[in-house]
Amino acid sequence: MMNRQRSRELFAEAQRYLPGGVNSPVRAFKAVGGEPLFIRRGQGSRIYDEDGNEFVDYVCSWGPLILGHSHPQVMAALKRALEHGTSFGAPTQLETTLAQMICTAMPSLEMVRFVSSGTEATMSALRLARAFTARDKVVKFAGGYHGHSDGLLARAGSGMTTLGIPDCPGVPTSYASNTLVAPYNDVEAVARLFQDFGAEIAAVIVEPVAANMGVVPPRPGFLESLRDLTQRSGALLIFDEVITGFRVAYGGAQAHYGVTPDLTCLGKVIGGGLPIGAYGGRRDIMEQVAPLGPVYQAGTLSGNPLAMTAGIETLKVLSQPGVYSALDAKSSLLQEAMTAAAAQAGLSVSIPRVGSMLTVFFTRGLVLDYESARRADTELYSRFFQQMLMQGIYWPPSQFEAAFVSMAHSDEDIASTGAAAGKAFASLASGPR
Ligand code: HOZ
Repeated sequence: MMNRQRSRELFAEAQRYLPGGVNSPVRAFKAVGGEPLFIRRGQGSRIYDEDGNEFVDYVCSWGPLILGHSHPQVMAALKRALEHGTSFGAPTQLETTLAQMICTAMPSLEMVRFVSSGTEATMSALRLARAFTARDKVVKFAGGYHGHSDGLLARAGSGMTTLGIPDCPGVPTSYASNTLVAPYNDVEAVARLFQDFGAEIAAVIVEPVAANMGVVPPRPGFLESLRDLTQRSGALLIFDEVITGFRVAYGGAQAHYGVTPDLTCLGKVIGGGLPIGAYGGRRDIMEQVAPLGPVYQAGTLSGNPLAMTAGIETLKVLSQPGVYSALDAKSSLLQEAMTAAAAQAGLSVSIPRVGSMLTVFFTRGLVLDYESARRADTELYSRFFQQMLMQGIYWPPSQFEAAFVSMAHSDEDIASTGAAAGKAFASLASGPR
């Protein structure tokens, strides 16, 4: 039996000072039961909690750690950068270097603005889209999550779905009324919105691979149709690539699917584990951002030198040949092992995967959108999560988040995770259904 005493004590203490004992809701394990583990350190594919337990980590800080924990090249560069100070609130060469790397990897970005989180990136991109088009309405998708800014919490995935919060109190009705929501993967629904509101729609914002209702890939033609509909009505297409950017391919989902958005939001991987966000796109649009243009947006820690450094080193490693095919091969092995193990246990499971992100849904049907994702058996998922944790596998503590495979996951990690999933599935199959 795993000793979790120290984590328990720390959680009790944390709850006195932090709402729910955490600084982001999904960390509290509310959806899967039990109490969160307090993590002391991470190395490679592993994290270690305050009781000294070791776990193979598939959360990877919710996506940024595509190279694994404490990657030597990233850590060495950070140590060097630290010697020079932590923040200047003035330009550094590092910002241009990372911007150049991003714009080269994703040619749809001719200019980029760094911020400190994905939430800031999406809310700033929307402000820019509204200013550029002189229109107010925005189309998003049910189960899509674009951070927690007011207008984007309508039918949002991620923590909102995990905690079963349908609408967030505190969001003015007037904000939400400018957000139009369509089912993911439903081109006809989007076309109808354009028929009814076309002249008022500033932008469509979409996760090109939905990853906050679990991983739900776009159906063939979906992204292309969004491109077409927006182009015809003078609206902008915004890809929220906070999760998929530099994750599903070096050039992101836009390279993977060959669809070019007007604006792109980034975060996570581009900061190599430090707080970061970015938005960028066509030069004529980005030139509207202050100080060049009138669209105001600012941040004390934007372009922070430590975040830039971790991002630059991470992208340097990722740009080497073979990285994404290796990630894909490992992730595919994991998907296959888990699918086979579920079948052997007689469980109906669907495991959608794009590159190194995947989700285990306990469901008979295909998962194509928010409704089908929510039909999955979350009770079984919770038990699966607990079974995996007991075997030393740290799987996402929510049905509606992606699991991430990193470069640090070894073949042995993948094999032992497949075997652990086999035991978990067998135990679920023999328990109450
Ligand atoms: N919603 C984030 C991305 N899916 C997970 C991180 C968090 O909410 O703390």
